[in-house]
Amino acid sequence: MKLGFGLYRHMLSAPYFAFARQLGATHVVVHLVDYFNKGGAHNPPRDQPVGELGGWGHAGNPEQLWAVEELRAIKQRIEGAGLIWEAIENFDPAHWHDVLLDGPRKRLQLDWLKQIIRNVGMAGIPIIGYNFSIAGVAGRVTGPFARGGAISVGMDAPLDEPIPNGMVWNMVYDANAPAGYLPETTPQQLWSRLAAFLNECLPVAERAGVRLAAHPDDPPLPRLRGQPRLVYKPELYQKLIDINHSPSNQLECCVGTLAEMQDGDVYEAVDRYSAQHRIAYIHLRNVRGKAPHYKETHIDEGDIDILRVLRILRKNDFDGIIIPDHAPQLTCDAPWHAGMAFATGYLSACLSAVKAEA
Ligand SMILES: [Mn+2]
Repeated sequence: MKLGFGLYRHMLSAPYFAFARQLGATHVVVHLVDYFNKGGAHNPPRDQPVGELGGWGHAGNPEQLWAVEELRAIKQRIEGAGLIWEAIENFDPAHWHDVLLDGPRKRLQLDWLKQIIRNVGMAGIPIIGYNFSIAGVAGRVTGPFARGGAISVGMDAPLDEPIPNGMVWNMVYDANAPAGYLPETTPQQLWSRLAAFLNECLPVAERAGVRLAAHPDDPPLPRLRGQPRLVYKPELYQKLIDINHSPSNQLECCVGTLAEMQDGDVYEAVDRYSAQHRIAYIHLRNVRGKAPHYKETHIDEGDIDILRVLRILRKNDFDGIIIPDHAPQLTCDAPWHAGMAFATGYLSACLSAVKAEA
């Protein structure tokens, strides 16, 4: 097990690379989608993206696929800072909105995704995390929910407001879309869209040496903004794996999201999927409560026994990276940095303790 650190697009610079390395991370996960693009005051880049009903911000340039040269240049800078680029987290809605929505550009966009996967493989990055979701990470609020009134995110009610046309995965991909809302989708339709994506892309990923790692639905609810969701119970991860048993069909196992699920047991879930060696990497944070009523907490409070999770992973010989996906902000001049440093330091200590027991 290795300690990693996630960086948003606007953090791909020497000070952030140094920060990650100084915390003890050996690997990084990079978000190439700029969630904060035109997000304005609704989604300031000083924290994890939250946003309001209008979403986080605007998707990227659909005509500009992530190119090998661009990826290699970023990789060189990461390696120059003494880090290893382990994963890219999330596809850009600009590149796959019609794969999610079964729209007219689906065929073209599946080809784009395959090209991106090949490019990522050629650049030597082993994992792409993704979240196959129409509403995406929406409906969360910010407040002084963590110990000592530290600002964190949470949810306190379901969110039923429909999604406007031109928006998917909580980002705007077409600012000029006609008025109105996305049509209804059934869970069966959404599962068959996921299957089409996996069956098309996994053979390409396998040849490219890339693993596709699925994040569960965060927040984990059967529906959000009037649209169905896929992985909102731990056992639905098994349904995703059983669509296609390619070794590239993997999970981005978000322990906080698993703990927010109404059904199931977070420890059983971590055990089940790590025992199958289906976990590409781990998001590890703490939470209190269950969706739609939960709050993100500091890593050493909340419902999850972090050491117990790490012991299960060690028992099953999990050899991937663990990152704190989000953390509450600490009251000081650098709230995000301090919060992430506290979470990462705590994880580092827990990892050392669990390794010493072996
Ligand atoms: Mn996560």
